[in-house]
Amino acid sequence: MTKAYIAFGSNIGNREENINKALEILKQKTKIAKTSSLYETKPMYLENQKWFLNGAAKVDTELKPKELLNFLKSTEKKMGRKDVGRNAPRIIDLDILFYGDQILNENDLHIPHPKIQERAFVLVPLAEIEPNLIHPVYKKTVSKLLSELTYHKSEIKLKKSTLDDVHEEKR
Ligand code: PH2
Ligand code: MG
Ligand code: MG
Repeated sequence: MTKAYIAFGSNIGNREENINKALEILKQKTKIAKTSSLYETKPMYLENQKWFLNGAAKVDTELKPKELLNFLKSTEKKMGRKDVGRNAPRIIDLDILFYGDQILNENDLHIPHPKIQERAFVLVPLAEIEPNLIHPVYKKTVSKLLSELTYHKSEIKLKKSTLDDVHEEKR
């Protein structure tokens, strides 16, 4: 079993419903150990689109990195995501942030996700569930990376507190 961290986001349709549906599908092949709260976040890069709902989850999985990537991509597709280009609005986006402490750089798969350190919409939910997790490239904790990031607090608003009661496997 490997611990992996997944970021999710949605800014089309019923965003919360989309995220819950995606997490339900993820449970078919991973064990969801922890989920963050959901945050309303201002779109980065391509700003002229609706605000996102973002969050993060910690999962235990037997899938290898590439298998996990394919599973996330097929889940996005199953939910009706259309490929309309980088940073465009999406029903659901599922990104691998970390896979154990592995560092992988292949054409279509970069682990850790190369933009974690510049994205408050990733670091805020991640710091909520695993503040002491060490980034294997920067050798800094998630909370340290967040403290070093400059962003406007008004661009990340807590929308709904933890989804754990809905998705975390009962022990
Ligand atoms: N995802 C992007 C680009 N910009 N901005 C926010 N706030 N949330 C996202 O999930 C997001 C984004 C590319 O995946
Ligand atoms: Mg993304
Ligand atoms: Mg993606």
